[in-house]
Amino acid sequence: MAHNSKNIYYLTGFMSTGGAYLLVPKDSEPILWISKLEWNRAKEEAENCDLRMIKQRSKVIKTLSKELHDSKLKKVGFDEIEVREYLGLIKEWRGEMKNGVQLIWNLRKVKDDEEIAIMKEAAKLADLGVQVALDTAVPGIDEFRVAAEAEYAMRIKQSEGTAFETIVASGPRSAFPHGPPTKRKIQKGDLVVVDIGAIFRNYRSDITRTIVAGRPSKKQREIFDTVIEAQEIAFKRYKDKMKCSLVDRTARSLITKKGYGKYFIHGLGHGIGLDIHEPPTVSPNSRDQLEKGCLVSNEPGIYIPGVGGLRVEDMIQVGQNSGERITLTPRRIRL
Ligand SMILES: [Mn+2]
Repeated sequence: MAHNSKNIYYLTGFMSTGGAYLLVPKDSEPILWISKLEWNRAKEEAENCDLRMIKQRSKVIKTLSKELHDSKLKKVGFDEIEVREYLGLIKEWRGEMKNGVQLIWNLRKVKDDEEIAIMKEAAKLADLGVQVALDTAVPGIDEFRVAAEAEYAMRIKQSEGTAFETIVASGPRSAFPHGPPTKRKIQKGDLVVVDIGAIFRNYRSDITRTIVAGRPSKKQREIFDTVIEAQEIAFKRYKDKMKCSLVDRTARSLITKKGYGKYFIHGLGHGIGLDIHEPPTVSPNSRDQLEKGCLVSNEPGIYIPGVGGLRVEDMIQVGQNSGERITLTPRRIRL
């Protein structure tokens, strides 16, 4: 049983705004429960399933329990469900509820050709957004303005929204890996980190670039070169059957060797798809493995509190023997 709207979309082609349930029995047609509000759209968009209307939200657990009971299901895997629903189902249905989330992640983790093509379009929108942001980010302009111009540019090119809250972090704020925009005005010599993504046909994109507003200092350039070098050597490992922890270690040991190890405070990358952060996870303790068709970020960063920070991020399509970068904005801009 799926309740997460992205999982339901993946399985049926219908993106609910929330509150839908999809039962996928082993040997009969899937059943999709949706609200009255979404009925007509689901009729047009949902594929290969039997549609049922949720007439009364307060009775939904009773309805689901009855279906599970009538179809004689004894054991069902769930992707996610609220505690209230869980307790209700236990009481009404009395079957065995299992954690089934891994089943669907195993499917979503590897993208097919159609998904890759869609994600390349999403990546193009992110490329546009980041380029507009960096053109806007000059001394005297505030961070809100930078985010607004970038988001507007993506939106009028048919982005369905931003993939996550746009990050624009300038000067000392660039040391926050996730610094939302503020009214701070960019000053000459500031590092400016822009991390942005778009949504195209429900799939998300993610790119980060860092520039200096003015002439980079020797130190800024040294940190930038370290991050780029780490990204480059890790990139060589974005291939089938590679252990994610090893990919992370490749970038991390280079950064550590240059003396910045303690300032690289997050994992190297994450899967991207219908969600902005999804499996596989590329981090020191990850037990995931890359597979051909995974779409994963490669984003080393160095953040020195009180001084500033710097990150460069690309989306990589994992291939058999090598990866392909699908975000195409040049990495060396004013640095
Ligand atoms: Mn990212």
